Amino acid sequence: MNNIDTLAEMLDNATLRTTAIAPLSQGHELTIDDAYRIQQASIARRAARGERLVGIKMGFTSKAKMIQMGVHDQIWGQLTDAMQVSNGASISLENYIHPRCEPELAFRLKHALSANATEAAALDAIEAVAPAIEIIDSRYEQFKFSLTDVIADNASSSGFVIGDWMPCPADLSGLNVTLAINSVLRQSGSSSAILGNPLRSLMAAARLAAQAGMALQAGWIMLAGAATSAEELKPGMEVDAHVDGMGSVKFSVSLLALRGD
Ligand code: OOG
Ligand code: MG
Repeated sequence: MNNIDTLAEMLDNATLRTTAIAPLSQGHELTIDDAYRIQQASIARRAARGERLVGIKMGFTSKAKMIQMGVHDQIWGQLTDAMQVSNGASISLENYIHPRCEPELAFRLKHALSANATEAAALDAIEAVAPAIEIIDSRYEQFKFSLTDVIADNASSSGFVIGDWMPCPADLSGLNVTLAINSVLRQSGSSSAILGNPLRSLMAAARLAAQAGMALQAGWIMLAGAATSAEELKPGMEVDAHVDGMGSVKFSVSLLALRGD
């Protein structure tokens, strides 16, 4: 096994054992390329367990997220079918380390998108949009990491919930995005916080994926990145995200989560 595979295995084991590990950057000097190779190797491990790639996500596309996590470069990660949580479902914290949730916009692609797609081509590639919630769960202690750490950790991808798909509005900017927990508003932002327009996040995703030798595929889901900071999940929470004109998406956290309950 080479170093890349060993580090991917450490992250994968942290996921499977729901036990955080020290950031890889504490003991290893990783380039951004190394970090994406570790991410790729960790996805290969998931694929070997039967998980299927269903899309990709962008990270740090809004200032709120960059400030909250102290990382200022856009990154991308990969989504598998096993990460999807049905709209309205309940999750158990036993399956996570220290999960957080954040409101997002999701795109579904009707055809592939190449690296240098124009804004018009990106819009044309969108089959449908939906409000979404991402459940992020860093495999690192204290949810603290460097840029290369978080890339290797598949951009903290852990779960995602997608609301009802609808046709894409002509203008995706200026839409209010909110996150409520137990009916109390906790985060509020605008779709314009995502690179000025979430469409730009889709274009960036196509560019970054191409650098890794991948192209965004027809049928794939794409998460544009959170417009606001993330919120920690606790037992008994009912989480609801809303995007203007797109409606709501929700999930809840089971009360029966912690040791022996
Ligand atoms: C990394 C993932 C960032 C987003 O929407 O900006 C992200 C993290 O915050 O742990 O998903
Ligand atoms: Mg996110």
